Amino acid sequence: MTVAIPIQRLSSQDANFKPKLLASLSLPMADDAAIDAAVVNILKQVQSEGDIAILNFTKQFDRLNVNSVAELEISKKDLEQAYLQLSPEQKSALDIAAQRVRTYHEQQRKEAGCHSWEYTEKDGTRLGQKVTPLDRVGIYVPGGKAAYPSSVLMNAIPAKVAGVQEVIMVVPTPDGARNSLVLAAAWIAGVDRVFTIGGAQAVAALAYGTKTIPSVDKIVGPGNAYVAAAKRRVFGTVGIDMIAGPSEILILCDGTIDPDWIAMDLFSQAEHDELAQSILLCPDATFIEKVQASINKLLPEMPRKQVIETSLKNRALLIQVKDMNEACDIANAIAAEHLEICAANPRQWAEKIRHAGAIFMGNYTSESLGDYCAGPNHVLPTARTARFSSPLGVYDFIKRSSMIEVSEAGAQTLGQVASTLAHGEGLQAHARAAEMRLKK
Ligand code: HSO
Ligand code: ZN
Repeated sequence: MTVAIPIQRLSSQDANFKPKLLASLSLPMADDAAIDAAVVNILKQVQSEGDIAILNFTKQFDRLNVNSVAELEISKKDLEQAYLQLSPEQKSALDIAAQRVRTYHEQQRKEAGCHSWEYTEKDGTRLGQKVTPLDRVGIYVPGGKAAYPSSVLMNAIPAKVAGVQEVIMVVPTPDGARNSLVLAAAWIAGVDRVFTIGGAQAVAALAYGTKTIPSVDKIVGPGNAYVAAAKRRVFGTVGIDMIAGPSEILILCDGTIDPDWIAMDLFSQAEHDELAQSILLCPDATFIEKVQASINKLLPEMPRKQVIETSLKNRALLIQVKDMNEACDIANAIAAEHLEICAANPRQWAEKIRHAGAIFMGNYTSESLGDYCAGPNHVLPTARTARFSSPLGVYDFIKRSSMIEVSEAGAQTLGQVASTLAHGEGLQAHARAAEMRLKK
């Protein structure tokens, strides 16, 4: 059975192509004033009542009725049990994925930006930067339909590789339903403590701390609109990673691949969310028709066809371009979360790409391999933010302190400079502090 799935078509030759494209990329503005108001109230209550508020909200939202927050903690033994009870295939797949993600992030830690450094000037003054891992990090893991064990690995492993001492995970378990794959992933990733709480109340607990739940220094991980609003609100009290939007895939294709593969790669992100966005850029009009035919043919057999179809109808684009060079320019303007280059010589085109969260090169590199087990992080900048931000990484779990040690000789030259500038700013104590160290 085939069905016709109407997908928006564009051509780079269309009048007003660029504004049309940009309009198709933007998401409808969510009116979240009501959500924000509810979140402010939840944050306030957790801040003032601590554990009691956590118990009340967990009863109200997750229908979990317990007497103490301690009862909402999952012991390490239970995490291990969840892991041991997996099927051998699942255990091995999770192990391999975790190991590959660890190896990739260990390599990342070795690279510049994750290390302390120092240099010495001629007069003996030493200047540098000291890198320190964060002490404690919170990971939010959604419950329900977007509970991804792979995301537990992607958030927790870089934190551990960075040297974070304590990783605290929160995951809502509505009606007490625990996701054993999520718990097993927490075990493999080395998560230190897990609390079965969720929503804005969990973000508040991590940000402010309660008697039972320790406060953290940074909160990472995806969540629903309430979690996103709470993360925005607690930013400043703690660090946050990013506010991630719906998943996106952009495929740049020269037509030298099985169109079924392209159709399935487009589905792979469309199946995440009705608002996910899948885009194909291709110079070959006949190939675009083949992809459309593959979509029509393959969709009916997909268990998540409802989500995929809505996402494709809402937001997918099949774009005909002049050539692969133009495709690269358009890809840069889109700055997609995931960019697949399915072409005979992918590196030739990858060189021209400046803006993308992750670049998947060659016909064998399905984006889904990156989602699970290639090694790089799958937490990536969405909604064109790849123009200015990067994948989640070890560098998100470290911070830098400037190091300054001025020698006696250095204090003579720097003292004069500082004194002059300080007087210019009308700050006499600053000037005198420098001048007192000048030799008479
Ligand atoms: N593609 C998603 C990550 C994910 N995929 C998790 C499968 N599971 C966001 O980049
Ligand atoms: Zn995915």
